[in-house]
Amino acid sequence: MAGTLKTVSGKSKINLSNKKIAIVVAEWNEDVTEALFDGAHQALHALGVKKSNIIRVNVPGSFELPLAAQWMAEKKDIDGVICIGCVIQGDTPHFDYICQAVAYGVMKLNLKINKPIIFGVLTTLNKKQALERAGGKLGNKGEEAAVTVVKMLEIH
Ligand code: DLZ
Repeated sequence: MAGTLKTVSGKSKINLSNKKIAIVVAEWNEDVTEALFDGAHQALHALGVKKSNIIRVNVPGSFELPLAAQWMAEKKDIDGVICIGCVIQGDTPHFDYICQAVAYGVMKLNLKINKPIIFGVLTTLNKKQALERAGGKLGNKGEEAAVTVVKMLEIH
């Protein structure tokens, strides 16, 4: 749920005009991930990141997020990466394998690359829960991911 610390409330403490952020977007559950992308993009811009410094990359599904995030994070001029995805539980354990792999992959990447790689991946039981968190009554987790990457840049 969006709390006060996680929503955009003004410009950042640091100068973000020269910071470059990649947003990697999974195409599975596209209606949800597009809404998350919009939330992240708008929030980054509102916080002070130039639109020309927000780089979008698409991947087929959430499982592909860590590798594409690594490719982006390895670039010298990229300061942080936001991973956007939406994994919805189905009838088989596939959901668990994807969620665990992506969460672990993104976490490992943070430590390996030493740049903030944000986990903006919804893992929900159904589409309704996902839409509620992608601009619905529970806020937009893409926006929260943007605030998180900026907070991490402020710390570092
Ligand atoms: C195969 C699959 C399934 C069943 N469900 C989702 C999902 O809910 N969300 C998502 O982002 N991706 C899903 N995928 C695709 C996998 O992430 C991956 O793209 C494929 O297994 C190929 O590696």
